[in-house]
Amino acid sequence: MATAYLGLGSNLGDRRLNLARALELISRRAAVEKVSSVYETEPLGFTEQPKFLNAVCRISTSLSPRELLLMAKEIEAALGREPSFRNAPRPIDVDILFYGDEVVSCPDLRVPHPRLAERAFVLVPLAEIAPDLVHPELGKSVTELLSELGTISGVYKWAGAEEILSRR
Ligand code: PH2
Ligand code: MG
Ligand code: MG
Repeated sequence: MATAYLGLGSNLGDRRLNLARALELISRRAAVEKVSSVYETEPLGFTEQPKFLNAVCRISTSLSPRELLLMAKEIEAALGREPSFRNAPRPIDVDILFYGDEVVSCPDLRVPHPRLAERAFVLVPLAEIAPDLVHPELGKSVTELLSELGTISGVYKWAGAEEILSRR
């Protein structure tokens, strides 16, 4: 069994419900052990789009990184995500953030997620559930990575984890 962390993001449709449905679908395939609070976040990258709801979760899984990637793509498709340009608005995005301390470097799959250290919308919720988790390539904890970002802006606590764990 491996411990992995997934990032969830939604900025189209009923964002809360999209996160809740994604978690429900994840829990059919892996044991969801911990879920962060839900944060409303300003879009990074392509900024002319609606605000996101973001959260992260910890799972215990027998799926390989590649099988997890397939699961993520299936869940995204099931929740109505259509192929579009990079960083386009989406009903749901499911990203593999960490998979144990494994490093995967393939054209279509990189673990840890290659941009997580720049992203407060990932590090803030991650610091809530895994502050001491060490990035296997950077050798720094989530707390350290977050403090290196400096002043955090555009990430606001929106609801507790129970908002996406219940009321589906
Ligand atoms: N995801 C992106 C690009 N930009 N910005 C926020 N706030 N939240 C996201 O989940 C997000 C983003 C690409 O996946
Ligand atoms: Mg993403
Ligand atoms: Mg993605």
